[in-house]
Amino acid sequence: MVNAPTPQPTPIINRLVVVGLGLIGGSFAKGLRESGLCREVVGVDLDAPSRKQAVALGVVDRCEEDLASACIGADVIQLAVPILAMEKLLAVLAGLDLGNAIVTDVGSAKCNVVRAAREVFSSNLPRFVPGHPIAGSEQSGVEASNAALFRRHKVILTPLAETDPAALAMVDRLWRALGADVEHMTVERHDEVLAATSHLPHLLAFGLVDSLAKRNENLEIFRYAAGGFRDFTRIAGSDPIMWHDIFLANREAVLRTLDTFRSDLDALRDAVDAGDGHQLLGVFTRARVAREHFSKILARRAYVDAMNANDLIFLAQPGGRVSGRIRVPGDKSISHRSIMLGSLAEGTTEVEGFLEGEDALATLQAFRDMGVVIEGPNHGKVTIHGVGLHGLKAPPGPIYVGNSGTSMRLLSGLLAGQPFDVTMTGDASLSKRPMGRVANPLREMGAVVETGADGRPPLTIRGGQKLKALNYTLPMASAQVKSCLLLAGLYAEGVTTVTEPAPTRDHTERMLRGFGYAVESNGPVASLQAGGKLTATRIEVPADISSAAFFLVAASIAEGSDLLLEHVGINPTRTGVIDILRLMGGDITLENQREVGGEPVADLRVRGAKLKGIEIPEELVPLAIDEFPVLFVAAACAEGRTILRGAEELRVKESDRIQVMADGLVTLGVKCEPTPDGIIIDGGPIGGGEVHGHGDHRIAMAFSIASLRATAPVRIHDCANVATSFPNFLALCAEVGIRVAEEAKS
Ligand code: SPQ
Repeated sequence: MVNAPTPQPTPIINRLVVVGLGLIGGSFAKGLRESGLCREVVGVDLDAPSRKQAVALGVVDRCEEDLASACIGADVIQLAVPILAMEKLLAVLAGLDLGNAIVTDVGSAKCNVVRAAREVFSSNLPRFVPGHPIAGSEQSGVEASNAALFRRHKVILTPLAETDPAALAMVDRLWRALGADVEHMTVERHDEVLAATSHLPHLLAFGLVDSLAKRNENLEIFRYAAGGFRDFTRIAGSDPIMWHDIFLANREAVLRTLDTFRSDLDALRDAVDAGDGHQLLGVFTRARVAREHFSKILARRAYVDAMNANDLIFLAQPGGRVSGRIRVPGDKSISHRSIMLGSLAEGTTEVEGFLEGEDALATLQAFRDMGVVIEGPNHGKVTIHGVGLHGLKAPPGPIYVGNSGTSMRLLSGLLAGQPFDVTMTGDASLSKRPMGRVANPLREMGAVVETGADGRPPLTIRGGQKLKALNYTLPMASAQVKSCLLLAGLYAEGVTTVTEPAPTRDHTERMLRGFGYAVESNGPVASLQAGGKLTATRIEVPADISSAAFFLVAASIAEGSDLLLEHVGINPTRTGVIDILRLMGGDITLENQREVGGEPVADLRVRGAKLKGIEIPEELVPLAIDEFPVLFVAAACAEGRTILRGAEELRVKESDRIQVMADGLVTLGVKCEPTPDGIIIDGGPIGGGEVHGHGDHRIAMAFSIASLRATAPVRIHDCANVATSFPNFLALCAEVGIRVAEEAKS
């Protein structure tokens, strides 16, 4: 058999000219020559040995000393000379007949290059596309040319108002052909960003090493320099000439960022001088988290690039039974509230059992952004140095709360009473969820709340408003809306009263009381009055019944199972899942019932049982609202028909949980029919297949559990958000006998 030759791409330009064949220019030329996108790659370099070597190493097809002859017939001219040489080069180029050639560059500061180009090019400016690849290596010269240098590195293009879109698209295309991750931004923004993230650190590294070196003639102190010094000053080994050029070229932006840094440094100096440990701890904890945050962002990007898709797939093997003794992570709702109320309290609140999932961490980060010093989380322990009801500070920018509806809705109430403006944004799923339900009653209280189209995020809350208390009857059973209004009520004149159509989780009311704040509860009515204060306390977060629910169903549907779930919160506003499973014939017992920090807790023992279909009582719906995805799996395994009504709220969670569960169950061969406010499921055999998590943690976990009764593997797409509420879900599954794992690792 003869192998078919690999198809060569069709060239998209005739002649590429690269001026300056150092590491960057040489790598650009070599990469594009190998890509087959240019019919000819011509180099220009003043150094004769470099010219010779460039041809010998296959970096270019030919190399010229003279710019004018090289540029004849060029389609694209890449300027890869040192930044301070750029001005002169542009002036020479402007004197040549460049025809329709596109001119682009790789200079690491852009304002000065653009200024020079404007002076010389005037009529040819539309064909100029300024650029900057953020890549490099310790090596230099044409011999270091590496066709893969830009792969998975950022390249920033800074088009001008007059830049021809076709020219921009061409330069963009060439960089992408080299595997670069191309972004576009304004010239000014580029210089600001680079001054802060690259130029300032280099200045500090050079400056620190020089300052220490000057202090001690024989450099004695460097003998004691440990890892920290070495890490911090590694970049002081960079090329002094190149950096001298960069600082002169990006003078204005560097001075601005340096001045800001100087005042931050002065504040740190003052804190050390005054022995202000609180201030120091605040800066250090915020910095540490910020660093972890950006490392994660960078790591994720590399991971996504490597996998070539943003899809975390769970592969669940069919069958099995469940046994053992486990403790699922801390309650998500209580974890959120512990950070919020701990931050608003006076004194230091210690939290144990905090859920280290992305949603609760988003709330934690929001309060750090608003100036609260929070230590941890460290194995579920968090220490919050409360600032009091009026001690929050304006965050430096928009607050990003990821996938978390609880963060956005509860925070909106609390922020309505602050003296500063805040914008909150979220991920794609959260950006589709309705926020009018909190924005409208807050407006009635006098808050100024701006939403995106159709009342969706982002939310901007204008500070400094005088809030007045509200007597509000909720149009839907929602603990988030109730909590939002009670939190706003802390800042409103008068008594804020909320009446709910059906009982919903009451963690906010309980925890406020735990912090010494009076909240009246009378059946469906909860009310509070502004003017009190919160006093720091200790909080022990019980295990989350919403996470335990996956294992309650798992052990119920897998014959021969026997599982103990330790220390689960059994607040009566959350136990609908236990009631529903028991009505279906589930075998669940509550052992060792006790109260911890105002919340009832028990160990739940669950054994395999023959489930039967039921009509789910509507009054249980709000008490099991987050558990329905996995309850649908229980229904699919039950004998007979299960009918759910009155659950339209499920359609506005992280996904439309009625529709996406119905779609997945049908794929697995289950007979079911979604209705506007619920679903009808006929129990029967479950097959294998490919289903989708739709970025919704509870959907991904529910289908993982379904595999216990499946006859073939279940492949679940889009599972990354399991980390929002249950980061160790897969590990606990493995511990009790559920065979589900990330596909790549399974
Ligand atoms: O925080 P988020 O994304 O809204 O989380 C969910 C979940 O499934 O984890 C809802 F999708 O839980 C909500 C819950 O549904 C958490 C919550 C709370 O902590 O107050 C209340 C419920 O929402 P709602 O809209 O019924 O008030």
